Amino acid sequence: PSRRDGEVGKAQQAAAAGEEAGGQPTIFSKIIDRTIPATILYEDDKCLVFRDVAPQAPVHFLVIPKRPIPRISRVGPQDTELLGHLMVVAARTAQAEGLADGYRLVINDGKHGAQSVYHLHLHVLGGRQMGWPPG
Ligand code: D5M
Repeated sequence: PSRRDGEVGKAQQAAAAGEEAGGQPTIFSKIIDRTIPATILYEDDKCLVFRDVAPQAPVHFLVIPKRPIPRISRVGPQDTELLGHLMVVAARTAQAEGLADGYRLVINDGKHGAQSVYHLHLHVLGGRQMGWPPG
């Protein structure tokens, strides 16, 4: 690619990363850096797991990458391993939380997905019977 292509690519990436949050860190960045408190269930170098502040089920926690990817529709091939890791951590934490009868994983994307925090997160909901289709 030419130099100009590279610059366009970078500009597009920057626009994607900041488009919903105005380039500002979200509340989840503040949970990662411990500026605001959360009930943390698991942490490693790539991800953080904490209880949702507004639980929609008896057990409701979030799995987030430490790298602030804004939304699932913005991921690329370079994120494959990280996304797999988030799902494995979600499953392991669900087991640790006692969700032996099953649970639901949810990723909300953008306006139609009712995403409210533009830092990628997996919801894990369990401890009650879920319905289908979701609302
Ligand atoms: O979901 C965003 C989720 O993030 C929503 O279920 C509430 C949760 N949330 C928001 N602020 C906090 C804090 N401070 N701690 C824990 N959980 C929080 P979405 O998929 O974007 O609609």
